[in-house]
Amino acid sequence: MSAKIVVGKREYFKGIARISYEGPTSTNPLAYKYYDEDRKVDGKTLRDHLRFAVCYWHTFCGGGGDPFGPGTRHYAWNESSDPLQQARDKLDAAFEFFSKLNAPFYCFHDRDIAPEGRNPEESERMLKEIVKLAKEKQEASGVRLLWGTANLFSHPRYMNGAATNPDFAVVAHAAAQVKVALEATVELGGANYVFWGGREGYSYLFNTDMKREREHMAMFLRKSAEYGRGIGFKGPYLIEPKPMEPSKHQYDFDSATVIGFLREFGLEKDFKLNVENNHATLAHHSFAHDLQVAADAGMLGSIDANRGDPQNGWDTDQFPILLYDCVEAMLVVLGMGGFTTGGFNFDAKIRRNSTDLEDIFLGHIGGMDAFARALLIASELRKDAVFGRVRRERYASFDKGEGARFERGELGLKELRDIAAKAGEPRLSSGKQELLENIVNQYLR
Ligand code: XUL
Ligand code: CO
Repeated sequence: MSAKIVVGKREYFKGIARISYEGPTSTNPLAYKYYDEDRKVDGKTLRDHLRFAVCYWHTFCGGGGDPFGPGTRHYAWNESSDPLQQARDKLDAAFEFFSKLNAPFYCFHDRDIAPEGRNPEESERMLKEIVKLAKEKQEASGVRLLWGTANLFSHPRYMNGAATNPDFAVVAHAAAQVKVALEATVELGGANYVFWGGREGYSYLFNTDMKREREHMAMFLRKSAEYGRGIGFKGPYLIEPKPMEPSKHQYDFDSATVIGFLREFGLEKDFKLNVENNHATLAHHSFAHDLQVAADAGMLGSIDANRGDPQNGWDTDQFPILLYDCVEAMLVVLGMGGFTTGGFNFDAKIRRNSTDLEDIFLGHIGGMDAFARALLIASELRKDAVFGRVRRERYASFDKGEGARFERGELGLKELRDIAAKAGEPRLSSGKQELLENIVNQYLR
């Protein structure tokens, strides 16, 4: 079902109506060219395949500030000098935006939707008030919460980490924050709960007890998971890997590192991964690689959709518009049978010099169209006889005979040696990379 447009006391996006599907030949910048939400692909609507979410932090809190200068965008919902009123206004603007964009989901950090108070009680009280209002907005619009999370990295107290902070007092403070963020997520029916270890890492080894910090992180996650289950949270907890920035060495480096960590501490049943494109590329992986690592472990929970810049070595969080990358991602998502609780959250921001109010719409329209188009292409590609066959046939020698016995663990090194001696030098077999690359390009239309 499409979202129902909800406008608060003041209309923030005047002149912008519901963004609708107009097809690939439309010249209307405020229309979808590919995201036809009710169209079915492989038995499911585009809406249900993609489960798009808008993030609160970049879209409504970010004004374009960077380390060299302040924000460039003045948003009317940030005008009030009373922080709580500002939060209410921002909520109005956010739901007007979600519903006009017709995005089915959104995501937030506790500190995006409500201000930090002078103490945990005050923060909690303000968050609860906004959660109550958000629930009303969700019911009125039909927009749902893909995931909630806690910001455990902005406040100065977290300069040495949150769960991994060497000071127990900070760890307890972080726990207090997660407790309330979990309650908010449950109250709002969030489908997942995310942990991004913003400052869980270190910059200098010789003032850091890495072993102890990682153990603290595991304990913190275990206690958080237990608390969430106790208050009725049924969805998966998701860890979002990132290799660096802000810390030099982040403990959640990439998908493989996080999977190893979860298994080391016995957390793999409750936790999955939220894989972000720009984080994967900072780890010198392709997006598709990190997605496949998570999917192969049965742990690909959700995706933060964005892109980095091939020349810049930091997290530029641009909107994902590179069709090729999106197609590769969709091949992995379709290959694992699609999302269950997850979706595509646009952890993306417009550029500092994009200063028109409509620009946040344009960024999201571009990202949604890119993934919708990629979904259609990936679905076709998966049906291409040659594209599917090449990978299968490369492993055909394990499908029967001695190869199958090897896979079953029936052959030791002695038997393998005898098989090699009898068979002689193996025939070289082409990987057919160029063939597959050319087929992919043929479908990019
Ligand atoms: C930061 C980042 C976060 C997480 C949520 O790089 O990706 O916004 O997605 O905390
Ligand atoms: Co992210």
